[in-house]
Amino acid sequence: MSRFHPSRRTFLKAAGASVGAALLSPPALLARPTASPSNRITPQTDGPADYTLTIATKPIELAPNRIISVATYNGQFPGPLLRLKEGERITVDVRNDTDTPEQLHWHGQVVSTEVDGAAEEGTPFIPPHGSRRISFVPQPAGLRFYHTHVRAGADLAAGQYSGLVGPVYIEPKQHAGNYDREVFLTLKEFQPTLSRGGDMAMEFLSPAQAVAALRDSGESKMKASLAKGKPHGYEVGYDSFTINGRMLGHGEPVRVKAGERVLFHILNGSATEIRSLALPGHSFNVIAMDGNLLSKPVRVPGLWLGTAERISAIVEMNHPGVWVMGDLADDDRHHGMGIVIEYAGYKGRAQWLPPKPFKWNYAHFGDSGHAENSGTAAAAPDEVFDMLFEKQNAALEGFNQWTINGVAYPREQMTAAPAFHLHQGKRYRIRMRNASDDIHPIHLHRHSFELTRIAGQPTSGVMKDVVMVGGYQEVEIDFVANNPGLTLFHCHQQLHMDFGFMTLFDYV
Ligand SMILES: [Cu+2]
Repeated sequence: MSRFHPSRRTFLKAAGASVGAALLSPPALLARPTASPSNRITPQTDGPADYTLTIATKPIELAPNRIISVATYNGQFPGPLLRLKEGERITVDVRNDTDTPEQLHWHGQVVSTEVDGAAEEGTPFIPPHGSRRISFVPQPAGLRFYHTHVRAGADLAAGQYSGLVGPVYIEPKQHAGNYDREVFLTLKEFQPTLSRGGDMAMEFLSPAQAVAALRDSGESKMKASLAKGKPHGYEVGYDSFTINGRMLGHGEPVRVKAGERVLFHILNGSATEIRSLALPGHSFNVIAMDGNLLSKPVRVPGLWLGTAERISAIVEMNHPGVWVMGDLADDDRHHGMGIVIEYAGYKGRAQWLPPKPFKWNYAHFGDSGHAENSGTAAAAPDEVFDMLFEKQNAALEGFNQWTINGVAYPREQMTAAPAFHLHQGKRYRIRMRNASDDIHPIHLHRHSFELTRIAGQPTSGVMKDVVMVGGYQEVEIDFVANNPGLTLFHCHQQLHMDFGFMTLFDYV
């Protein structure tokens, strides 16, 4: 989890009054249509775009005494909520007012490589001080998001360490669930620093069982590296933790009424961290994971979200008071990871109480998690791809190098030779074996996948685009090759993807 180092905490106090004044006007919730720029690269239609997203470095106020300068979309964090309609084509102008090329990735959407926003797939860069117009049909419905997709390497101001994250909600043709209103929460840390080692929380995943062969392999490699005098590879920790860009206690509370049913759309916008969330005295009725509806809602006492995962959950407001909805990790919550939930008629200091301990098992959300469906298996695949994930400790100037089947994605080039080949219309299973002690939030671009086995437990019916693979564990996912073009597969942990943990599929 977070590796917090008080001694390295530095507050970037941006220059005084003018900055503060600029922050007084609240950012617009919705991006407004604006005139198209004159220097666009790929004009597809004339006239104004439906949305304009401008990438620029701006001050953002995490708390009254903590103003930082980061790359943002439209000068705000998170970027504007884009409410799109399933199946209705939109055009978006993306302007880049920074000095470095950018990529804007439409995470979780089934789009073309021209639009997807990954240079590895051949999406053109948005040039520095230039812009690019794209056009696509939003799909599938549900909670998606957009974020930068450039590699940061050792530069902790670049990539997703910045403020370049924003939510997307694609309105379904029919609304699901019985709720009174929606609240969007984007979880994100700021002010990253490099550290050595640190243990990641693992005990929340269920089943907990590790594969002995993976553990033996990973541990013996690590021992050999340390014996040669190498330190542990770098990790990243943070000084500031926020929900919707505000540290706990410094944003507007979520104001609710007793009896209300609030649908929370929660996005883990972190570059590297796994997050948890609980609300004292309340439970979450999860209706969708990564935007995709479950066959039935599933009630849980709290949530866990790997990097880039999303959860849509209804909370029945039936426990009046003023509460902290926050991360289970005390240290992270104390440094901002939470938001106040305030019932009408209640005042005072927000209270936190930890929930009863609980485990996070993806299979609980699947069809076989329901008694009447027990034993429901996913469809059989046409082909199985085996992938072994390995870490080479501190192999790259102190950074860990990551490999898939022994191959690290080349750092010096964008498009590498595709390692896996797809035939359109076929169903594929990826059997992922993690020979490291880290949890990896694994992401497949431009396709959704079905969870089929979690650490030995079969499951079906949960469609996602990111899944956490536990340390020394195995996870299997299936997907249908239904969107031709180069398709990037990677760990969504920025420090892992930047140092080798990526591979490409192509259609043949
Ligand atoms: Cu990873």
